Amino acid sequence: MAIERSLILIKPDGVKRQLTGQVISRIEAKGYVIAELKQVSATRELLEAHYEEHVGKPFYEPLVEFMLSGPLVAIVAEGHNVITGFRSLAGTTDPTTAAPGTIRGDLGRDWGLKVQQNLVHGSDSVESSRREIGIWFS
Ligand code: RTP
Ligand code: MG
Repeated sequence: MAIERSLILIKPDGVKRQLTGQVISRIEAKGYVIAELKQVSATRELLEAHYEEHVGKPFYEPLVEFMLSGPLVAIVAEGHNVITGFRSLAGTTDPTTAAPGTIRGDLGRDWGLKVQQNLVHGSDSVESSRREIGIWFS
């Protein structure tokens, strides 16, 4: 079975709350390899490419604004089944109900804002990981 790569983002809420180290520790503790890592300030163009599947949804504009609100950390993690494995580690999208033990479940909550601030992003398929790694690490 081929080694996968996943594009992981520590979103601006995670960086602001100084949770970068904890998120990286969880990725490493699970056994995945950090192949690339950088702190970046996203541009609108970059986010429009990254979130093209969500254009037109009610949370799209607040999501882009949120992702522009501060620096984020972009990571490429490697390992067998890392795409599914990291999404399992991250927990479900809504941090209020994400399972304890997951990144979103342990460290996230509802802040009463327009968009779910849920600390991390992880690619959801081999195809999207290729596309997203090309966007963030071209
Ligand atoms: P991600 O793409 O960030 O890994 O998260 P995901 O697959 O679990 O969620 P997705 O449906 O792809 O949505 C992308 C991001 O948009 C924000 N969102 N807010 N109703 C809302 O307030 C809402 N729905 C989605 C979240 O930040 C979500 O991670
Ligand atoms: Mg998604």
